[in-house]
Amino acid sequence: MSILGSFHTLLSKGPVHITLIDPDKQNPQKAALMAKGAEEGGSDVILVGGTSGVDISKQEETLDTVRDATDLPVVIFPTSADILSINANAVFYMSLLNSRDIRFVVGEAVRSSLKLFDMGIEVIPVGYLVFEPGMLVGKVGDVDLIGRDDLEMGRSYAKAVEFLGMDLCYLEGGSGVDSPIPSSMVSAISSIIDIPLILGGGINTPERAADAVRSGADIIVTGTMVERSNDVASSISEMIASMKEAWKERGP
Ligand code: 1GP
Repeated sequence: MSILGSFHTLLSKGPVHITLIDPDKQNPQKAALMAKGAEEGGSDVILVGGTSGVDISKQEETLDTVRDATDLPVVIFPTSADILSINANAVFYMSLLNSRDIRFVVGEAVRSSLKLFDMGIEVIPVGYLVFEPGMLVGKVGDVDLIGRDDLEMGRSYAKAVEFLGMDLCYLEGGSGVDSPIPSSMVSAISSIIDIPLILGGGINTPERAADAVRSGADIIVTGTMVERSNDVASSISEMIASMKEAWKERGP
């Protein structure tokens, strides 16, 4: 089954958890341990990529060790066409819609299309939206940040992602941000789109993950929590347990 197909299968039963591994944040051996812990804790997918400092050799080394360490699907989270690799199950084919730089809106997608076609790897179109304060990705991506309370703007962008035919809508609060994108924004967006909603940035406790799921997030991405945890498997399993409880409260 395709990775996108498996997202939909998983989402027919409950929320999905993704573990983000940034190859610039630790050596490949530590990345492998994180991936192993993520699998033990019940995470569904490993996402590999980072906003800055990642070149193809770091990316490949991390992909190699992570794939040796786990049977979980591995998806590339690229900032540029330069860090694409065949050594993964799929690629998030990203458009950062609220960047001022055309390169992040469509340029990198164009630069990578033939490379991906030749690789024959699964490509999953993702509309990526970055919210205040944006953190590093907001700066590097030259983003015209969406205000945390600007529901009209958030809804407009998210609906555009869906109308443009992308498969997933990814709301990014910025890695390491103090507090995640507010629940009011997540629920305003989830109530008007049917494609799966991914939420990342600052989700570092079971309560935060549960709030996000209760508000309508379908897929939760955690990076910093996993980097800092001394026991990745338990941190993730506690988070997933509370996500599942919150999912039940959402009803059908
Ligand atoms: C992925 O940027 C996030 O969307 C990861 O954020 O590092 O805060 O979990 P954290």
